[in-house]
Amino acid sequence: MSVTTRREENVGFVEIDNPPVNAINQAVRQGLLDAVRWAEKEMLDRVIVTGAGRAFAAGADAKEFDKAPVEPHLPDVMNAIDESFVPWVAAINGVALGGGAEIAMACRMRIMAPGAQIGLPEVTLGVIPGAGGTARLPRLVGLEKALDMITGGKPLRAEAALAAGLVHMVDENPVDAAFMVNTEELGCIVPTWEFNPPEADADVLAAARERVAAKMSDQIAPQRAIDVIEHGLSVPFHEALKTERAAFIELKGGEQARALRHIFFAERAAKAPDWLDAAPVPLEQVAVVGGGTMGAGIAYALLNAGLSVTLLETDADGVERAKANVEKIVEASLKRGMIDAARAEDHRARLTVTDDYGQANKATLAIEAAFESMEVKRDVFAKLEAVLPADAILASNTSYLDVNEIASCVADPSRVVGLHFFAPAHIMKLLEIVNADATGDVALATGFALAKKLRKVPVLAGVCDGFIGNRILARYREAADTVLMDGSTPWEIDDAMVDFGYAMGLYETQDLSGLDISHANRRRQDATRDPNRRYIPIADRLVEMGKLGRKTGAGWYRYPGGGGKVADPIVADLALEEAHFAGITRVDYSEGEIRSRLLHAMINEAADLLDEGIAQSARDIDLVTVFGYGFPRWRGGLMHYADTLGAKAIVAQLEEYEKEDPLVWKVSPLLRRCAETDTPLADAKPSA
Ligand code: 3H9
Repeated sequence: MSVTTRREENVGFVEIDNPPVNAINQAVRQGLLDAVRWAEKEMLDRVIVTGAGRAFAAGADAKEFDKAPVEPHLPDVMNAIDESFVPWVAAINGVALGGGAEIAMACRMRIMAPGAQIGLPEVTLGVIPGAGGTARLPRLVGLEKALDMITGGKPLRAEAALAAGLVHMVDENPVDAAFMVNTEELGCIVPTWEFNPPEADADVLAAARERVAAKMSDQIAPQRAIDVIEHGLSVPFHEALKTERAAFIELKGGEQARALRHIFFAERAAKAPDWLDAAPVPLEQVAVVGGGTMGAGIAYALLNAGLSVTLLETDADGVERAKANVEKIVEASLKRGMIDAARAEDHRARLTVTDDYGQANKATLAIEAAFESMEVKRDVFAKLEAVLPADAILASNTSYLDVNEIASCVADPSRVVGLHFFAPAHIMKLLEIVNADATGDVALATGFALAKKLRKVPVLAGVCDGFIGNRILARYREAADTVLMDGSTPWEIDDAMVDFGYAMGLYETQDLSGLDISHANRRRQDATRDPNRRYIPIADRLVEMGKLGRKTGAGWYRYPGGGGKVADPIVADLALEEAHFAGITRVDYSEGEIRSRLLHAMINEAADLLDEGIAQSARDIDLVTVFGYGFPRWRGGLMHYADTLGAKAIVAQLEEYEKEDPLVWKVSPLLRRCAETDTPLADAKPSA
C-alpha cells in the first residue's frame, strides 16, 4: 500500500508510504484521492497526513515524467484535498519537496518537524511546479518570497518556513501536534484556493526577472515560472492552475528537463558496480600526504565527513604551510556559515599535521597528493608502505602520472588505487576512482565507500594519460589552441563556450589555475608527444613572457588592478605572429563554427575513452563533464548532448574536419558503429 489510512476517535491518519522518499507516483495519487473520499464518507473532524520513514514526500515521481500522464492527476488530488469539507493538516516529518510541498500547501494547516525542509525545487529538474505550487505559494507567503523559492528552487528549513508564514507551527512531533489542534480553530482556516492573490508588484517581478537573467539565463524553467506566477495573480485560481499545468507539461517533455532528469538519476546511480564484490576497509583514520591546495582540500573534506586525518609533510616549514592551508578552509567555511564554531573546533581536534610518517600508523587509507613527479611518488609510497598497516589502502591523487607505475613501487600493488579529486577538493563533487591493472577489489570498494562518506559522485576510470576528465580536457585545449592559431582570439573562443552554457571559458579558467601548471604538463609530455601532431606554441610564449594568469596580473587576459578580465591585444598579436611563422592563412571562424570544433573534438575523444573501456558508460562521461569540468548541467553532460545531435550527424561533421587533419580528427570507431547501427551513445558498448 502506497498510502495507508487509519482512524482514531474522529481523526483520520493518512500516511504516504512509498520508500525510500515517498515519491508521488500513480498509486500514491490514487491513495490520497481515495483517502479524501474515505474521510468525507466517515465524516471525520480532520485528516492528518504525514510520510512514512525519513521524508514527507520528495515530489512527483520523476521516473513517470517520460510516460504519458495517468489519472488521477496531481492537481486534481490537491484540489480534492483543498476543497474537501474535512480539513487536512500536513504533519511534515521530513522533506516536503515539489509535489510534496504542494500537498502540504493544499492542506488547511501545516506543522513541521524542526529538521524538515519544504520547497519547490522543480526548476532543478527543468520544470515548474505543476500541481498548484505557482498559485498557492504566492497566496501563502507573498509574491517576493514565492518568486525567490520557485525560481531558486532552494528549500526552506522549518524555522525559515515558519518565519515566512508557510507553516503554522514547528514541533518535534508534528503528528501529535496536529492531533492536539483545536477543531474549531482548524475549521476557521480558509482553504488555500480561496486566499486572495497578492498584488502583481511590477518592481518585484522585474527584480526576479533580472536575477534569473543574470544567474540562469540559459534555463527556460525559471523564466517560465515567473510568467506563470504573474499570470496567476490576475486570473481566478482554477484558471491559474490550467496555465500552470500546460506550462508544466510542455517543459516536462522539453530538452532541458530531459537533460536535467538524466543527470539527476545518473548522479544517484553513481555507485560501486555490481561486479565489485568486496568490503571496503573501515574508514576512520586517513593519512593525506601533501598539504598544498589539493591535499588541504582533501583533508578538509575528510574532516568534514567526520574522519580523523594525519596530514603528512616533508619538513617543519611544510607542516606550518599545510596547517595554514587547512585553517584557511576552516575559517572560510565558518565565515560562510557552512559550519559553526563547535564544528570548526571538532575539525581542528581531528587533524594532526606532522612530518613524522610514523604518526599515520593507524590509518587504514592514505591519499597521496604530493608533487606530480614519479620520483616523489615513489618515495612517498615507500614511506607509507613502511608505516601503515599491511592491509591499508594506498591511493594516489595524481592527475596525469601512470597509476600502474606508482602501484609497482609497493610490494602488494593490489592495495593501490587512484583517487582523483578536483580542486577545490572540499567543494567539487567528482571523484574519479582509477582502477589500475593490479588494483584489488578491496581498494576499489574503499574508493567507492569514501566517495559515499564524502557525498561525492564516484566514477570508475581506467589508466591512461588524464583518465576520463583530463583526457577530454586535453583534446578540448588542443582543439581550442588550433582554432586560436588558425583564426580566432581567446575571448572569441571563451565567449562561444560561455554562450553554450559553460560558466567560464577555457582560457579564463587557465588564467585562474595558472599557465605554469599546463606548461609543466606539456614539458612532461614532450618525450612522448606524436611529432606528426600539430604543436601550438602560443601558451608557451605567454609563459616565457611571465604571463602566468591572474596571479601575475596577466595571462590570456589582462587583469588591471587585480580586477576583472580585459582582452589583451598582445595575445591576439602573438597568435597572428605564430600563425605567420607557421605559414598559416587564418580563417574567420563564426561562433557556431568555434563551438562545433571544440564540442566535436571532445565528443570524439570521449567516444574513444568509451571504446577503450577507460570509461564504463556514456553516463559516467556525463557525470565527469558536469561535476568536474563545468559542462552545463542542463545539457545533461557531453554524451547526452551528443545524443541530441545524433551519431550520424557527428560522424558526418568529423569527416569534414578529418579532411583538414586526418590524425587529429580521426573518427572514433565507436561513433562509426553507433552511426551505422543507429545506436545512441547512451547504449554504446566498447569494442570486444
Ligand atoms: C514535482 O514534484 C512536480 C510537481 O510539482 C508537479 C507534478 C504534476 N522521483 O537523492 P537520494 C529517488 S518534480 C523519483 O539518493 P537523499 C532517487 O532516485 C519533483 N525518484 O536520497 C533515489 O533512488 P535510488 C520535485 C526520486 O536522501 C532515492 O529516491 N522534487 C525522487 O540524498 C533516494 O534519493 C525534487 O526535485 C523523485 N522526485 O535525498 C526532489 N526523489 O535509491 C528530488 C528521489 O534508486 N529529490 N528519488 O537511487 C531530492 O532532492 C533528493 O532525492 C531528496 C533525498 C532530498 C528527496
